[in-house]
Amino acid sequence: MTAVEANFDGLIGPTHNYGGLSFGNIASDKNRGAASSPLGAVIEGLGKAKALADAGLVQGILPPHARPDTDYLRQLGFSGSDKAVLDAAWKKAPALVRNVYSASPMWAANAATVSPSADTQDGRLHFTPANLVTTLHRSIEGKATQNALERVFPGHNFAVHAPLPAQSTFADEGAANHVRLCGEHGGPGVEIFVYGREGSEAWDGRFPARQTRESFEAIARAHGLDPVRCVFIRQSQDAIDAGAFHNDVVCVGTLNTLFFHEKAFADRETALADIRAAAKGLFDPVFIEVPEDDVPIRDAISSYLFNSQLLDMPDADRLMLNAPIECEETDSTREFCQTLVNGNGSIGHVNYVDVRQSMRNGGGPACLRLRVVLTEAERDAVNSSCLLGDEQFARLTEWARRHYRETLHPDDLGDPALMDESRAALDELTRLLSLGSDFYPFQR
Ligand code: SUG
Repeated sequence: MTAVEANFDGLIGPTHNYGGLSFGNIASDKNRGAASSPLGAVIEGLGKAKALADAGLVQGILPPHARPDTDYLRQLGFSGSDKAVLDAAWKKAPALVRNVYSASPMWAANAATVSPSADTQDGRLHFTPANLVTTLHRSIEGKATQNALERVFPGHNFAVHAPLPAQSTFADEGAANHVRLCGEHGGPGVEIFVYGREGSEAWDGRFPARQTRESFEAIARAHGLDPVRCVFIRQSQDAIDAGAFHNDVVCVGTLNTLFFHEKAFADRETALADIRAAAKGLFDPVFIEVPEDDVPIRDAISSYLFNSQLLDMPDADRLMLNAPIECEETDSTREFCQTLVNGNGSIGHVNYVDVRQSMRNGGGPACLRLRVVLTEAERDAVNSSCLLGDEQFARLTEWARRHYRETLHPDDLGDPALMDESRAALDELTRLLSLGSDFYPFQR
């Protein structure tokens, strides 16, 4: 069946800031306290998405979440009006306010794990929103993501599950640790689940392992996947310790091609053999491994080479890597990209894209998107206001220019006007994206 791999990018919210909230994410830590540009960020994100739409790919948008999440502060004992809650929390617990103001839902690769209908027993396209329990600021995303997915992907073609139970054994970060390989998008594929630890294991790593094997086993069951076509691979602790807090910082794949760093997996030989076995009879996997000698893992992580989007562009004979501009500025990654282009392997084009505002929080081009393989019928069933064409791009750009601040410092989060500004922007957005006038909690 013909199907396409669409990208749904997280629309960057009006409170994008550098809170330094993600332990183990080196960029987030390094930029803690710096001034951000919410307007600059949303324009960068929309620009990346629009370029792919212009090139003929199906490009969608996922809405930002309501920030600040005052309901969360209420659960923590603050009371009164939203303004009173925020004011008291800012005085007594400013760290909590930074958490409930994070624009982290922009990193849509962590929104959910997605299984195309060609892989599932009931023939529906399945989503499990990630519970993101490892970090406080992201643990508040799951339910709102479920709500967003239900409005963007309505109807019987789609199965939107609830997030897994919010417990460390089921720590789940979604598609950032999931790769699907296949012969063609609409045919059956191999779903690769990369986890950092077992749920019950005593973890002694330098940084947290955010994904467990148990969480992915539960998702594979819920999605009705064929166990023969599922591969569970352990991420190497070296990679996590070096700052690869998600597998998509050291690995990306599409169609039959897996592009990964030598140090990505704990047991590389077994991992590749398992993928070959699972693909048997469907397609021949192509492995492009980047040796440490060519690109040291430090460079891979600081430049985010593997957080590129690996794209099957219309009318192109080879895949394109939509890489962060930082890869062009880093000698080892620029040279490696040049070698790819000069060679005759399956990656033949590299495009560099500027998403620096997001990169400073550890989110590259691939973090900003959720991939969804859509058949024609499924594409017709998507909420069409959430698909990005010329008109929606123009509307969203104009909307952002009217509502977003040019600059935001983490100290500005105490400014009560920011909540009003953010809500005014999001209230209008629900009309632009046809999400319903009760989409956000503050609208209900
Ligand atoms: O979860 N950064 C995100 C970046 C997510 C990147 N996603 C993928 N690799 N797919 C995270 O660590 C930083 C927020 C702050 O520090 O204010 C943050 O949440």
